Amino acid sequence: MGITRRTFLKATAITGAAVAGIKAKEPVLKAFAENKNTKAESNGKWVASTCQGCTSWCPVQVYVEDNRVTKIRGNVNSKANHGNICPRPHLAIQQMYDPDRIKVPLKRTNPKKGRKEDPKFVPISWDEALDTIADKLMELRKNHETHKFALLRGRYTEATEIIYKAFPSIFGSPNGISHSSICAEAEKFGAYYTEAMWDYRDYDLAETRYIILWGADPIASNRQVPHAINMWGHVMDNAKLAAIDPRLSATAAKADEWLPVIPGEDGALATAMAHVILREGMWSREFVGDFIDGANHFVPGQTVDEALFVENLTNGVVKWWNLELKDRTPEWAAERSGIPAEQITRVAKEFAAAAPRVISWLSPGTAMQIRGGYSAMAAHALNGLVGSVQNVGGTLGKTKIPANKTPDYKKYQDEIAEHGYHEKKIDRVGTLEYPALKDGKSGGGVVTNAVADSIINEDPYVLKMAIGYWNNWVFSCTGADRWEKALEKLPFFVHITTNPAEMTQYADIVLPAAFHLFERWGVLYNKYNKHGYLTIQQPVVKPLWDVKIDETEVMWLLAEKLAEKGFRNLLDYYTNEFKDPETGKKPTSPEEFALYAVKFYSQPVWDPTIEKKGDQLKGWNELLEKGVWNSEPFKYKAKWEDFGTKTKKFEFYSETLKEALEKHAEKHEVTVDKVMEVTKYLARGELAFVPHYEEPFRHGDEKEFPIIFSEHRSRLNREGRSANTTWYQEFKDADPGDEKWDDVLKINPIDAKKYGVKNGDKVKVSSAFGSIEVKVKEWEGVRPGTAVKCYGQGHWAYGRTASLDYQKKMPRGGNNNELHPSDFERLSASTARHGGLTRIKIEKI
Ligand SMILES: Nc1nc2c(c(=O)[nH]1)N[C@H]1C(S)=C(S)[C@@H](COP(=O)(O)OP(=O)(O)OC[C@H]3O[C@@H](n4cnc5c(=O)[nH]c(N)nc54)[C@H](O)[C@@H]3O)O[C@H]1N2
Ligand SMILES: Nc1nc2c(c(=O)[nH]1)N[C@H]1C(S)=C(S)[C@@H](COP(=O)(O)OP(=O)(O)OC[C@H]3O[C@@H](n4cnc5c(=O)[nH]c(N)nc54)[C@H](O)[C@@H]3O)O[C@H]1N2
Ligand code: SF4
Ligand SMILES: [Mo]
Repeated sequence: MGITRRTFLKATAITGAAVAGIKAKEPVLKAFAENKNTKAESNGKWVASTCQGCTSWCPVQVYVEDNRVTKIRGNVNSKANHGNICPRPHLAIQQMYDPDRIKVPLKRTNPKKGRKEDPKFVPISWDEALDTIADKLMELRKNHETHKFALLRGRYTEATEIIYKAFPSIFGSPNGISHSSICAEAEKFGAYYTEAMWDYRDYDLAETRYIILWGADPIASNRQVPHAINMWGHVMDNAKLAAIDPRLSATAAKADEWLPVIPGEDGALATAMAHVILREGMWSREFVGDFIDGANHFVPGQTVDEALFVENLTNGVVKWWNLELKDRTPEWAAERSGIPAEQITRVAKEFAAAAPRVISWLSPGTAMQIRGGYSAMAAHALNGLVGSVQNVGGTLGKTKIPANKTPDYKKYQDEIAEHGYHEKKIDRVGTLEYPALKDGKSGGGVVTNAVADSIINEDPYVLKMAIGYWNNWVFSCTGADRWEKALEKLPFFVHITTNPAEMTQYADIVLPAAFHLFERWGVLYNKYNKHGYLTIQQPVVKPLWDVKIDETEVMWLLAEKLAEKGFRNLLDYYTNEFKDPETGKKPTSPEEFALYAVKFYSQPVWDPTIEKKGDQLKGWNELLEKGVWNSEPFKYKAKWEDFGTKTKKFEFYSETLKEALEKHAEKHEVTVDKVMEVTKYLARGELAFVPHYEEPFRHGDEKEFPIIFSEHRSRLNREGRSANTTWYQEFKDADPGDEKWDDVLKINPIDAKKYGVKNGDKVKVSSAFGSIEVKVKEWEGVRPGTAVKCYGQGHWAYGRTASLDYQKKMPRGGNNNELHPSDFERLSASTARHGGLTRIKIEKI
């Protein structure tokens, strides 16, 4: 177990006392009992903060009574969620008061690391913990091997660069490794190599008339859940919905059409839909242009003379037809995708007929696949064909958030730092096999999940030390066992975490983090419902435990320690560059640093002397009180003049991708075809520059592993972090087909019969890479031949509720990442989790 029994008992004794000290207000209880909607008398108040249970980053208000959080709601001042939230922030209250939280800094006393090993953690002071960490860092500096340090970042706030960029750079390491590529980079790839947006889109739900959901389940997950939940009634009244998803998701259950695609065959559907739209002459004349003679020359099977078409705001529609689309008939797609040709045709035609008020909504389901980069482009390119890009009722873009940028830190690098900083990155980003073409640059992204292999193989060098924060890669990365091996090997690991998670079990020092929503300062930027916004986090209650803010307070204290030991550049940077914008005062303590950093980043929105387009606030106090700054609404067609791509147009034939691939190939002195081969793509020649179909890549021999494994998120998952709450477990059946307090593999009853299993049977599920034990659920929300399972259960650490037995490290259910191999959509360096990359077999036990 992560914490020795004595420490644990000591810690729970403190919890008991703290909780007992807080008395519930009688009038509140009375009002609840009588179910009255009247305001109970209380001295409580609503305080603004921000939820980060997922990437929606919603402005919220928290009800606080006697230093106790009792309720949470959407921030009524926010134009993005207009006071709404999803179900998950309620779980956050249980997360904060989770008795299994890390309460004080801990030190490992068992040098042996492994899943079977008890780390024998003992409590230590913050001073001792940071002193130990600083000593290790100074040793690396002394030996001129600062690059052998890595900062591993999971979830974060906008103040992240303080710890994730400035710290490694000033210290002397290139290794700021974020979790971005295990998240959704391949989705951004689709939008970037068509309309130069390395970002998620916003959607004009109020005005839309048709939505195609590519593996998106917006009322349960994705990136604007409160807004989607609030608007969905209106959307269903005014628009038609087609859900393309191997499983009957919450949204698919309410849709007009469900297309249960065979996992990984999205590219077939998207290209066939584009084929239909062109064949039927239903493209947008305003956006795409037209044939000179006004006739439609897009005849199936025939190439078209480019000179016949005058293109308007797009690039390469005829090239796209000639290279790819002309043969992509619905009949061809039906054979691959398992979706009838009539349904493909109907959806494409109705979508185009409703244009431009339509949305082709791309999500990781279609993108985070081994060959998903081009499916992502194809699905997003449908918006280009019908002119719904940045248009009324369509897919929208960014609105400017006027925030301050992180002050320059390069000038604080000394010679040792500069030397280390220019060493190779440990994730091997930008090497031939990992192009990671973020923002058009070879090596522009990050290869999160390759770091485990780098550590194990000591390639490109031996990593000696890492600090991880707000991440849990032993659980959240595919091929999870590699992370176990890597962390067994890593000589010194520090984890800054709220819970004793899987990754924590390998730590030498554990630092208790302030819980993001209620206990810390933070600042976030995001957009939805046509508004960009800046929202803050503030400590709405005084923490019960000896916790500190990962990005700021911990870093300040570490910088002080490093200064004590003779290296003061980091402390100088923090002190000189993060002054209180109101008073000009330099920070002198961790608390001041945390507050000034948030004031610094957010200054442009609250400082009335700075011009901006959006809410006008009188000062910092007003931002504190309101919690959120809203931009003016997004302007339609804002980028139609210049999308920022190489041709300035919306690119079907992506000159932007062509350039990126050619530069990457040149760097490695190979051809683009070779890059395609190394990155597991089948396309050769010009096909590599247009959205096209790629046969899905699957691991595991079909004979031994006959079933395609597909997975999805939970409505209640706060990324990987809510499984230790009882409400998560009690309401787990909110996920279609799932069971409370359990974890099931959902298979079609036809398959159940075929494999001789029935509802409730315990089975061993195996891939070529690992196995887990879960129960069978017969469910018609999945086609025969495919099995689906929710991601989120299967924690063997994290706490007493998440695990079946935390002492014995027995998981509740199984972690999908023990079935999935580690493989990538390499052009974006994304870790593949969708597209049915893994085949499985089931055996009754
Ligand atoms: N199979 C499969 N794998 C997936 C996914 C999937 O859908 N399926 N989803 C992927 C995606 S999209 C993402 S973004 C990643 C996320 O993966 P990670 O970045 O690893 O994040 P989490 O799994 O949420 O783990 C965060 C950890 O931080 C700690 N923690 C929790 N709250 C706080 C806090 O407030 N502060 C600090 N400092 N620490 C805290 C806890 O130890 C927790 O386990 O997982 C990816 N992995
Ligand atoms: N409830 C909830 N919402 C969240 C989060 C959370 O943890 N919980 N996390 C947030 C984060 S970090 C992220 S990155 C986003 C992720 O955004 P989402 O859109 O939620 O992404 P995924 O969960 O990866 O998408 C999974 C969907 O794709 C389907 N799918 C699987 N394989 C295929 C396939 O081959 N083709 C098609 N068409 N569909 C397929 C699955 O059945 C599932 O419905 O969600 C955010 N929102
Ligand atoms: S869990 Fe996500 S969608 Fe729900 S309130 Fe929090 S940030 Fe918003
Ligand atoms: Mo994510």
